[in-house]
Amino acid sequence: MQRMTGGRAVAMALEAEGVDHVFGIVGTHDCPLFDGVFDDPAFKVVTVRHEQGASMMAAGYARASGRIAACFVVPGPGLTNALTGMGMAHSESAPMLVFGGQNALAQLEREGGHFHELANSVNVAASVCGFATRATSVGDVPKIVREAMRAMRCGRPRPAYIEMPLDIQLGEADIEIAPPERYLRPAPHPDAVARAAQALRSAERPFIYAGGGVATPEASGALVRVAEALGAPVVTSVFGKGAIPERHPLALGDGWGRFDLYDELLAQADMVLVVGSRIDVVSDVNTGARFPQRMVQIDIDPRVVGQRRPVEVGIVADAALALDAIAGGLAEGKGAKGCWFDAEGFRARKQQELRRRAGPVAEVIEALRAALPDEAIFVDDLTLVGYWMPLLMPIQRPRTLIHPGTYGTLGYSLPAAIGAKLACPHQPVVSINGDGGFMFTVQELATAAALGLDLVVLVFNDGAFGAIRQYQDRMFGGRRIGDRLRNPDFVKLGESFGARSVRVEAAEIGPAVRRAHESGGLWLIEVPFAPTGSAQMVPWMP
Ligand SMILES: Cc1ncc(C[n+]2csc(CCOP(=O)(O)OP(=O)(O)O)c2C)c(N)n1
Ligand SMILES: [Mg+2]
Repeated sequence: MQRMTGGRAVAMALEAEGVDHVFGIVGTHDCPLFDGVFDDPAFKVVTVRHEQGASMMAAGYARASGRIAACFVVPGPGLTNALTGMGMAHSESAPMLVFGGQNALAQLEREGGHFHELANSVNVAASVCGFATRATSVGDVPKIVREAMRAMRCGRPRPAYIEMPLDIQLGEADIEIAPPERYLRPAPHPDAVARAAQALRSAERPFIYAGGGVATPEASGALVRVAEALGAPVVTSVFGKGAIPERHPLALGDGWGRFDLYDELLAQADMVLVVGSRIDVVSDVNTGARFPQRMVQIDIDPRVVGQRRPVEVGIVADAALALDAIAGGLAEGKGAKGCWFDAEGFRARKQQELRRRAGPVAEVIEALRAALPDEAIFVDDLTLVGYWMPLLMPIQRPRTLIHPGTYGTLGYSLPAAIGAKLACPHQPVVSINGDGGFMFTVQELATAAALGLDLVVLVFNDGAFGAIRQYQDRMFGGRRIGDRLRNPDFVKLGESFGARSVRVEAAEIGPAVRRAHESGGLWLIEVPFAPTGSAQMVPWMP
């Protein structure tokens, strides 16, 4: 037992859980939280320039590493600013632990004109969280932190929110911090595993659809073993990129449902194993409607299993544990099967077709791939090159492509890339932005400069909200409105933040990125880029 404030109890509880990064902005209503980590070598405290930067950094940090970071924000505007990044993380199943300050308990839930007042703030946060609560006693703080960690570690990983009224942050209690707990992921029931293995074995032409729940180092090995045992080709969702190395002979990449490229596979397949995916609309506009009738589905979230259609076998469990158990079941008495589908021929045809359509975008992405090693992490924004990245960029390792989730905000890339770099300092990180999206969170260049990060920030400049311009041209007969952007000089802007800044033609992007990576430091590379024809098509827009 130790006498301490609620603010210090948060720090101690986080430390016990191995959380070592805090993103946030100080204010009168969260200073006791910051004071709790003051001078504590267990924490790296990152002061951002807008709270959406904090939550997006925590999201990028989690997506790149699987680890959980904390955010400290003031109530009211601090929370509502942070919600956008929390919404992204919610849609991407990425965890983070957000602590919101709050007025004193006695002042809550009436319109008293208190500073940063926001009614129903816990419910506001809950809409983008898997766990949200308010601490109402200092002594309860460690217990609540543990509950939040358990929700994120044992269930579907999503943001958690703990609201800390000022009297709880400042109040004192005798507190005991329990030793760390080993959070166990839910394992599959052996009966379900046996039935799934039997169903999969009975299929003649099965394929696997792998989502973000499998794009982890823990699950990807088991996925490959199941695929090899079945001779099943593997299609991934956008978020499942990296679940199987794309140079593996069974990998068919993503792009499901956006092109008729996959028709050949669909026409022949008699079974699909869907794992770690809700079959989202970014990955498949038809959300699985064209999947074969027979389906085995594995997901950590019971609401996801059977959501799109009835399943033959449903397993609610951690993807890695379930796949591992199924791989064991399939291995009994059977050798690896050859693939029933001409995966190699498919890949060659797909590559040719995408290259034909994407033209200059394909060249840019090929140059980026060639410039950096497999472990490089690419972080997309909603911009032309970003949209095409999942389709055209071969990804060989889990957690090396961070593409915006279905929440789909502009301005995600730069802060998420900063978070990814902090989580994985030894991997090169590239942030991919359009001129429009970049300006949503440009101020976080100051954060990256202050941290002295090695980071390559690309800005593709077409002087427009290009994707929407193109949409208006197609859907509204060229009645363009709100599409044109009067931009700053990005090179001067980058320089003013302390980034080494250059403007290069698209054809020079490979050498420019390699040079930036090799010399280190913060780089802004502006690329004037406005392709026409089919290349400017957002692959999945109507
Ligand atoms: C917060 C938010 N506001 C608006 C949009 C709508 N939107 C989607 S793409 C886009 C254009 C992005 O422009 P830019 O970043 O320059 O990329 P480009 O399409 O020109 O390549 C807009 C405005 C959005 N996705 N998110
Ligand atoms: Mg643009």
